[in-house]
Amino acid sequence: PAPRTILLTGAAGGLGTLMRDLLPSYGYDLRLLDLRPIEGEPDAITADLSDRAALREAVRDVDAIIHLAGISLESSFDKILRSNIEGTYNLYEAAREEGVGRIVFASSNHAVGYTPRPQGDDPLIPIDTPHRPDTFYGLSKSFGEDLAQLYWDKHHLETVSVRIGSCFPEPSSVRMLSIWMSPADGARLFHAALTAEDVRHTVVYGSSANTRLWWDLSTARALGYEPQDDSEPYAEKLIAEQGELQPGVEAHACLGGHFVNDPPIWPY
Ligand code: NAI
Ligand code: 15L
Repeated sequence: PAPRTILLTGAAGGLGTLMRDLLPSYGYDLRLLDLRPIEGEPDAITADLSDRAALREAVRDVDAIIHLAGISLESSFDKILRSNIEGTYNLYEAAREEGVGRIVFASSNHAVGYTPRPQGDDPLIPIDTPHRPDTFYGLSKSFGEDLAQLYWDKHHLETVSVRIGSCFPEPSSVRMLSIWMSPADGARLFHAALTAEDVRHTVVYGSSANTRLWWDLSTARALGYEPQDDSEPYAEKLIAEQGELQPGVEAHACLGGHFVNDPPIWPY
C-alpha cells in the first residue's frame, strides 16, 4: 500500500516548513518532530534526536520517515557529532526497532563538496563519485549515507539519500543556478522517494532540471521524479550582480562552493 503517515523530522526548519505546506497535497498525513516547538502545530513532537525514548514513540506506526533534522551548516565537530551523527544513528535504530520500512535522508552536496564542478564540456558529476566532504557537516552526510547502506544490507530498512543542492524559494547565488531545487520539485522528489518500489539504498542528487546543472539526475528520475523547474530565469540578474564563477578560485571551482573556505569567499 502507498505510504500515508510520514514522520517529518526537522519540521520547524526552512525545508521542513516548505514541505509542511507542499506534501499534504500528495495525500500524506505528517507527524512533525523538531527540537523547537512549531507555532500553530500543537501536536508536533518537541524532542531532541538524542532522546531515544522519544524517537521510538515518534516513529511508531508511521509508514516512512523524511529525516531533515540536524545542523544544516558547518559547526563544531562535537555539535555535528551529537545532532547529525549520533542523532541519525538514534533515528535509524528507532526505525529498525519499530519496523519502519523506509527513510528519506536529507543528505547534501557537501558530502561530495570538494569534487570539482564540471567546466566547459566536462561530463556531469555521477552519483557514484567518491565522498569528498568539504566540512564536518559534509562528513556527517557521508556518514548518514553509509549508515543507510548498512541498515539496508543488514536489516533491509530502505533509504533514499537525497544529496540536496540548495532548496529555497529562489536561488540567491550564481553557484545555486546549477544546484537549485525549487520547493515544488523538492516535494516531487520526496514523493517519488517515498513511493518508488524496491529502492534498497538509492542515492540521488536533489535539484531541479537547471540549464546549468552540474550533476546527473538519472537515479532520481529512475524513482519516477520528473523535475518541472529550472533556475535559468534568475541567471541574468544574479550574474549581473555577482559575476560569473571564476575557475581559479577554489570556492568557485568545487561543488561545495564557499563551504570549502573559512571564512567564506563572496560572491560564490
Ligand atoms: P534548518 O537548519 O532550517 O532546519 C533544521 C531543523 O532541524 C531545525 O528546525 C532544527 O531545530 C532541527 N534540529 C537540529 N538539531 C536537532 C536535534 N538534535 N534534534 C531535533 N531537531 C534538530 O535546515 P534546512 O535548510 O531546513 O535543512 C533541512 C535538512 O536538509 C538538514 O538536514 C540539511 O542538512 C539538509 N539540507 C538542506 C539543504 C537546503 O538547501 N535547505 C541543502 C542540503 C541539505
Ligand atoms: C546545505 O547543505 C545547507 O544545508 C543549505 O543551507 C545550503 O547552504 C546548501 O547546502 C548549499 O550548498 O547551498
